[in-house]
Amino acid sequence: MTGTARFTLISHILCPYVQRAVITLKELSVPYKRIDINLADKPEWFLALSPLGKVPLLVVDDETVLFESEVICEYLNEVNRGGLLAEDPLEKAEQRAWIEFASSILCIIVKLYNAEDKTAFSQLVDKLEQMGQSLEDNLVQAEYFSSNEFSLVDAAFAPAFRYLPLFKSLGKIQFFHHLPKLALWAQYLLSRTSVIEAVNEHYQQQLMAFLAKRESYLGHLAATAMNSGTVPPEKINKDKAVVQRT
Ligand SMILES: N[C@@H](CCC(=O)N[C@@H](CS)C(=O)NCC(=O)O)C(=O)O
Repeated sequence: MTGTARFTLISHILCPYVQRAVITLKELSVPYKRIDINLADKPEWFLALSPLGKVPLLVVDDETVLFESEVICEYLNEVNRGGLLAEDPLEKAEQRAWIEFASSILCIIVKLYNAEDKTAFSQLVDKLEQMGQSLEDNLVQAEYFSSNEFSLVDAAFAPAFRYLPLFKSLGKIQFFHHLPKLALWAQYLLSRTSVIEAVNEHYQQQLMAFLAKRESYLGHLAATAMNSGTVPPEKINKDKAVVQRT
């Protein structure tokens, strides 16, 4: 691995865990080099570097390989004195707990990709709604998770919220519509520059194409929408959240 940047992020164009690291790098204004790989055909050099065969990896000084998105985000925050986590041990522990919660949401989203039929899909949507209610009960009325300051908790959840407009249009699901604090928080996150820029401009089309190839309920909805043109990629691409302040 060569290059002038101190940090090289080994990535995949759609991976939500990669997005956490990119959001953190952008929030901290840290220069980095990004290498996207094909996870369906992992390069040998990647398999040699990645203990779990997963992205993201952060290669530091062309030498040390970090894996696991949250470890990467915390390291970047610490080494850049970013202030994206609380100093107080108890507050920091709470933040880490909610970051784990965000990871559980991402696991359910992966299951949603693969749910075989509408019943299995709806059960997972119900589970997400329950988790949304827990979040709502713990959110303060602020722009971000626990205050008006963006933190690593926000970086952990933002990639999950990015799925919602597409799932909503495909499955006609009104995620979290009865959870006002959560809905507003998601809008703030999806409007944040670091979050918008954590994926490329073709992300929505690429996600649609990725879903449409799956033998699953959501895959079927995506393929149907693509074939019928009822969800034109251009429309989804421009579907950015607008935050309305009250
Ligand atoms: N816990 C890991 C999860 C990373 C992960 O699941 N990455 C997926 C892509 S989104 C991956 O690399 N999958 C490849 C595989 O499992 O073979 C993290 O937070 O970094």
